[in-house]
Amino acid sequence: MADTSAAPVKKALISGITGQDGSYLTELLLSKGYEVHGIIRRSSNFNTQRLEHIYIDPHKSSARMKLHYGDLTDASALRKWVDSIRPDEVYNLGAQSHVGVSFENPDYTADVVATGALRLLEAVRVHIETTGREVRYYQAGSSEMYGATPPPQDEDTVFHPRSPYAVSKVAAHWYTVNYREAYGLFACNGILFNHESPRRGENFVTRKITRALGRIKVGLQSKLYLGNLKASRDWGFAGDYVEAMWLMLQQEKPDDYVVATEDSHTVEEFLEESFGYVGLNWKDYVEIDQRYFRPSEVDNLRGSSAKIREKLGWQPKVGFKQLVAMMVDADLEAAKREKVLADHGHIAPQQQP
Ligand code: NDP
Ligand code: GDR
Repeated sequence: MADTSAAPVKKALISGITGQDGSYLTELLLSKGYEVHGIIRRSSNFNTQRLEHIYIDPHKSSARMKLHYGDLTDASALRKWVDSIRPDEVYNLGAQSHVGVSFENPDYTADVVATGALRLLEAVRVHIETTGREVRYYQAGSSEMYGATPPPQDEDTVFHPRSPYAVSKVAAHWYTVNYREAYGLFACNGILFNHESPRRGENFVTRKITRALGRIKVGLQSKLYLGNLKASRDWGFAGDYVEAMWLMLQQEKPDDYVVATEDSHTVEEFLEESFGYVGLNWKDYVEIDQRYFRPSEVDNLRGSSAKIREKLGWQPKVGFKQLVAMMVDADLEAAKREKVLADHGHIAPQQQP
């Protein structure tokens, strides 16, 4: 554990701090002695559940995580926070990150994912220009940018995005490259393949499966409705991937890196592994619902992460089976707690995400 009484080594500003990756990155940076500032959206319900275990009342001097209201659609707020916080590192993780939803909300997705990245880059650029400080910037890029281009995909692979989300991420990628080339910004693109955890949003396929599996096991749910089971993904553990983000910003020169396990599985294989882990046959529970299919699908993603492994010494610690077991174990525990509440009439039946 880091000495929390010492003066902070560095300040980081994170957009998307309330998301899966934001919470793991915050834990990592706090463990390294950083002061961590996060931009959160105003919501009628609290959206900080993933941070509750590390939250310390900001009135206490030991609090090194601070949250500020803002939004990637609000350039003035981004400028204000960059100027007042004076971060050493900015991690742009904020996004409407659901590929399926991006077909339903394309304008909004582009505004947040593409123009949002541009707004934050611009806030950083102007801050550097007016203060002369050095600020390093990380852009959360995605394997979705490769889309229809067959695997293995590495830093030189051509992008062929297949959704409004992926097209927006390609724009954010090139904005980041452009700010590096035009203004000399220390800006890096991490091209991260799918990464999961017990904190994964419940409407992404892995968590949707493990969440349903836990509920099926305790008798709270009988069916799981899914879309395309043939799609293949390179699934890693989010905790490993946030280390790669941090490593990129600690180098002498900014660069772009693919982050991947180099091992891919279909959604069907994820079902087999997870249901098999608790002694069930997924075929007894899963039904196909056309509404979960996408207008254009990404069939096959498998990364080649030789560059980050060789240059930065990064490698994943958690493999596919371990990841599935970790997620199923966590969701079984959650389902057991939910069952106790349900037996006492405390919760309504859940909608499927
Ligand atoms: P999540 O969906 O879990 O989190 C997204 C975060 O962005 C949340 O904190 C969300 O806030 C915030 N956000 C959404 N809209 C806005 C907005 N308009 N302004 C400011 N913040 C906003 O994503 P992950 O943690 O899984 O992913 C982090 C980043 O990495 C995203 O950019 C994602 O696209 C990208 N990525 C993710 C991969 C993965 O496999 N997880 C792989 C490759 C890239 P709120 O909590 O209020 O919704
Ligand atoms: P993805 O993740 O689109 O790869 O984007 P998701 O888990 O949503 O889908 C993976 C694959 O599973 C298929 N699928 C379903 N998906 C969902 N969500 N729900 C279903 O019911 C279902 N049934 C089958 C999908 O069609 C797809 O092929 C994630 C996000 O985190 C992005 O933000 C990130 O950039 C990429 O990973 C890398």
